[in-house]
Amino acid sequence: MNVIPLFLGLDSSTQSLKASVIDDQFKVVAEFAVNFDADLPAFKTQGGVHKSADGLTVTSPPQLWVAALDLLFERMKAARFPFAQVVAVSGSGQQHGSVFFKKNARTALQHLKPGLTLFEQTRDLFSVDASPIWMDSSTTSQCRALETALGGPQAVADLTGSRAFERFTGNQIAKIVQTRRPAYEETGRIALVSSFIASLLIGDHAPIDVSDGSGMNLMDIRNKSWARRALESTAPGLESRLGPLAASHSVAGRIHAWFTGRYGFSPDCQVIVFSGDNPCSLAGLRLQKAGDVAISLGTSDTLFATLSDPKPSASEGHIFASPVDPAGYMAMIVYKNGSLTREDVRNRVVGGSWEKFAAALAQTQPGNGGHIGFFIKEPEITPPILKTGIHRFDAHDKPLARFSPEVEVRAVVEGQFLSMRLHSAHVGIQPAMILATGGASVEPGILRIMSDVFGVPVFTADKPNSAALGAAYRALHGWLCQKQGKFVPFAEALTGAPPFLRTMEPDLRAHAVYSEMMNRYEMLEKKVIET
Ligand code: XUL
Repeated sequence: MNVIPLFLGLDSSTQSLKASVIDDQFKVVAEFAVNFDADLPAFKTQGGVHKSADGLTVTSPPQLWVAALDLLFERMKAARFPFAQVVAVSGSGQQHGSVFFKKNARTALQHLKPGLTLFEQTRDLFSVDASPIWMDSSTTSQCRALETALGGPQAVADLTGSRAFERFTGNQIAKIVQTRRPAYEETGRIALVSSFIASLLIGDHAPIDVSDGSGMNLMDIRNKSWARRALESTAPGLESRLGPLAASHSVAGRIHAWFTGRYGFSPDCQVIVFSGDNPCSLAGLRLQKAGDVAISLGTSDTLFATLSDPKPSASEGHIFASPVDPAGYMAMIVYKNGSLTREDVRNRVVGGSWEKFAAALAQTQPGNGGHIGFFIKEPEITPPILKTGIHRFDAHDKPLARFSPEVEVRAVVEGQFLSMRLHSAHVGIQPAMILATGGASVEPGILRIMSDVFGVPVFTADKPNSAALGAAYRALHGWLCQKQGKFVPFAEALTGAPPFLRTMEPDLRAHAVYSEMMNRYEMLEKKVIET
């Protein structure tokens, strides 16, 4: 009898640990989840984290993530999940978070004891019991110090793919060195959340992959190796504590005997190196060629793209090494003003109705008669605009106090996509297609403007667990590369995966109108930033 091979994708995110399992026909055959607050109340987290009184320091106990792994596998076992069929596991971790292992941790991981849970036997392995995570913003002084040492924000972006950011791991490590020197001295290895979970699975230190490693302000984005100057400016003796970097499709090791004994995994089950959640989402959305773009329209809008010639910017987004192509890159640009800002306009001018919002879009023309608006309801990330407010301009660039309801509705949507077109071009993204995801991607009127502004077809995908699914795809990809003894292009490994729905074709006349508007949009944006 032929047994169907299964691929397990784990996603250790901020609030939960999830598993998605696919078969070799790319079908999701099982999903499991553990919610940190609800299922592991003893850790007393809120939204999976602990916050300082001033809100700046945000951490999670690393043992929470261990307990979650124990519980997830117990739940899978209770559901009679066929562990023996899993030929490869990979995973996704919330980006930037770090785990500090004591010097003796490696031996303990190698000798996991069958009679004890992972939780019971990892108690004494951590030199820092509160792992800094991506929501932490307490390291501004460390960021400025790194920028000063390396020659300014743009120099840090040119070297590492992003300017210094508070949540990026290197700056978090610098803070630990400065505030908890003995703990740092006790540390033998620093893992990311992604490589931490992989380490538990293989019973050894698993490497950090180059894609998640790009979120540390420590990696040379071109060579995909540790950037010595950044390491030296961050902490003494850092390179040996970080260990080697690995290609995202490489094998971290075989699953440890502890998992074969307790759950019935095959001893041949491969663990493919884990990566960050945004890289795994990119894999889950199957962006692989330069020009493949995904726009997620959620609480914040996020644009992901695959690109071959990145232009790192100090003010626009991040460049990471691609998680699916050793020669490629991905860009990620985040906008704080997403769904909440669209909904604010909907509530203020069309009585809270999406039907009326769509009708207003239908009543107005592409280009909005020259009207351009900037809706900064929340301090904006791209470009950085801290002061909130709405700025409206007529066709002659004259500021206006208000627009008509229909013009206001079109202005908020057009403004968001014009901004994405402008800033994505700055970092080297040249879209050939866009995959729209997230709540607002069900609105045809919004997708119409997305397609016309960029002049490319829009596809739609409903992928709520794209990071876990992407991890499962990456497990399959890495397993295939290992089996064939060479790098197999991700697209080839995923041949046969269900196609996305081609939803919208660009109207080239409308696209020409938007292209014509770009210079004015850029000039007005500068004006808004200056005020
Ligand atoms: C990315 C970021 C978050 C985390 C958690 O830079 O900080 O998206 O990866 O999801």
